[in-house]
Amino acid sequence: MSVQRLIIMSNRGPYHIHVTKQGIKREKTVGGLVTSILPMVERWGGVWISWGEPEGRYPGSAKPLNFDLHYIGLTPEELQGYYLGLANNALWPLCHYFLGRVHYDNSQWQMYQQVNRKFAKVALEEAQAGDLIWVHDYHLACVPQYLREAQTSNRIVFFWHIPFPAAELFRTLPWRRPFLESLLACDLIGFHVPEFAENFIETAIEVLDAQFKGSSLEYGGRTTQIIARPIGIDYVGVAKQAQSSITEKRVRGLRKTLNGQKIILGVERMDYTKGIVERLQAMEYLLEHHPELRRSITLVQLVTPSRADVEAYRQRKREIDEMVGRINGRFSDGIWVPIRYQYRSFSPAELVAYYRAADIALVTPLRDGLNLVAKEYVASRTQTDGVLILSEFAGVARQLLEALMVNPYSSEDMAGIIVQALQMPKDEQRKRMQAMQDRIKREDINWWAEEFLNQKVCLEDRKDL
Ligand code: GDG
Repeated sequence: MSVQRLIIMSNRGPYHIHVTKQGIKREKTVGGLVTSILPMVERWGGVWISWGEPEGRYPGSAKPLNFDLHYIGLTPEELQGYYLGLANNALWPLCHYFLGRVHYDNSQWQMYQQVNRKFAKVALEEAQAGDLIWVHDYHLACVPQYLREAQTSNRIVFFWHIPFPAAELFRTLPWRRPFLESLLACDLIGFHVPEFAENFIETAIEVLDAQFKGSSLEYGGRTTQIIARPIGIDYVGVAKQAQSSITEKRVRGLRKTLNGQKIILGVERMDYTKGIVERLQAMEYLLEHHPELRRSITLVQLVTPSRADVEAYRQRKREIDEMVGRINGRFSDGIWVPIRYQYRSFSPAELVAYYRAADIALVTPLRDGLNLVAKEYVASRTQTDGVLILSEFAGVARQLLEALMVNPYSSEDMAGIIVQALQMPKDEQRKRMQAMQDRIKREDINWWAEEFLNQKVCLEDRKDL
């Protein structure tokens, strides 16, 4: 049986590498992309190409890992233009509908292309005949074009992890043509939900005059299949962790600390798209309009540091720090504190304990490609109780229909839904939770990977399936 490998390409790799006297140490990085792709590449094997230090190749056999790591070094100018500039200050806000935060700068676009060329060059060095090159996310949109220019015969798949906005918005990107042309150099492009795929198709038709036939776009003599599949989690892994005795012990500790109050949980990277400020406003509204709930609920808000070198993110953090202080100052009574806020990194085991301890999870992004936290919360509910409150603007809302949906821009709406969640009978909680668990378990990360790898365009070169 011929073994065909995956060449995964993403901005960040799955590990930070530390070279110590005792050898190389790996530390897992945080974020949705890595969480979801890691179990997949561990299973299929191959090479993961990303930006990272120290630059170089790290064979998996030496670790041991089932795949190799290849880190690309970037100069400070490249990092500034490509990552902090074009990716974080233009594409991220654009795709999340924050047009007011978008900053277009031609020199950043030049750097973006330069870095994408570096990535393509490494992929060409790594790829063997029959390997599937799988490019991830908006940082690397120009890579497919450069691979085709080098006449690669490898299949190229792209997965877009964030929302793809309406054509009307995307058309504001000054470099929309080369950007879209490159994406259409792929054999297959995947999005989480149909709405994003439809937006992409419409944009390609409007900007490039591409033709849409069946489930594919035709442009420049190429055919690119477009599919929508929401990424899955390692359901069994999360559920197992949730059932462990160490988690049990942690959950008891958390409940004890909170004196039997109902725990409402928020978990996210520090990011303005995640709706943390809006959630705090809703909490303040709730405590003001429902004084009977004071002392009986606590919002546990965990925030993981992210992109702290971007000013917009530093500013958001200051705003959140200030709001938490103000709300706690206003409502605390010496024993009870309405918001328990932690700003740091958490281990996956710690997160699962919080998920298990929480009576309610508030997943209320203003806009989100999918949102894995929602799925992790559901997978951790070993007693099948608990209530998930979900923003209607998260991709995952299209999949987890039994959650309580909310408009995160409305404090009144959020407060009302929290009250509804607090009053929901256990029977109803279980019915909803069970339905969501069944779906997430079925549509886990292996399902998702196979949905891609079993597409005809991927199978043609694969000899091992
Ligand atoms: C992008 C898209 C899409 C969080 N803090 C810590 C930590 N996490 C983990 C969570 C979860 C992941 O990071 C976050 O995933 P999300 O999906 O919620 O969000 P993004 O990072 O914005 O991900 C998103 C995703 O890509 C996948 O396509 O769903 O829409 O924006 O798994 O558990 N993990 C650890 N420590 C932390 O402190 N270990």
